[in-house]
Amino acid sequence: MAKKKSIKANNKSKKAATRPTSAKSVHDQQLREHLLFLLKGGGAHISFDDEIGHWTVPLAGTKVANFPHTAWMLLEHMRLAQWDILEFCRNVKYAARNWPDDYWPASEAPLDEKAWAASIAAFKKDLRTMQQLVANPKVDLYARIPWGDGHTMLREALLVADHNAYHLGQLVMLRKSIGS
Ligand code: NI
Repeated sequence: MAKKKSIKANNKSKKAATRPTSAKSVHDQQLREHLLFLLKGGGAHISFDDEIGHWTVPLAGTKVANFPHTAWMLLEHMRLAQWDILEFCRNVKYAARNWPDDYWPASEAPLDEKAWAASIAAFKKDLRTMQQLVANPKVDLYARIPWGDGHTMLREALLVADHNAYHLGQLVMLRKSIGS
């Protein structure tokens, strides 16, 4: 163990010696900008705001053949998963949740207009918080999250963007299958 640690430390000091601090901070800034671009929608597909704007509350509870989820289920799943990842990043007292119960809603349709709007607002608020974490130069993207298992902020930010994009694509397909 001690040997491993000293090798790591040597590598670190070598890197620091060959790369000027300014170039390092430019690269750090570039990485943060790329991550923010990805979290905001990335330019490769429709944005969350544009897609969710196509949905109405009655449609949000609609199912199509051979697809298990409604738009409400997908939205709530995106919100719950994103919130869980955010909590993992920022909460020292993070406690793992139960899959799948804590990651999917109990109902197939939103209770009312208020519930639908609240879910969208919460999702957007948490996404903004994730963006603020990524944008903060004091947050080391490569540092291991102490209560994780090799997780870093970089990995979690990529996970949020990946998971959101995956289910956003499902929302698009579901909407087209409904014919809306
Ligand atoms: Ni998922």
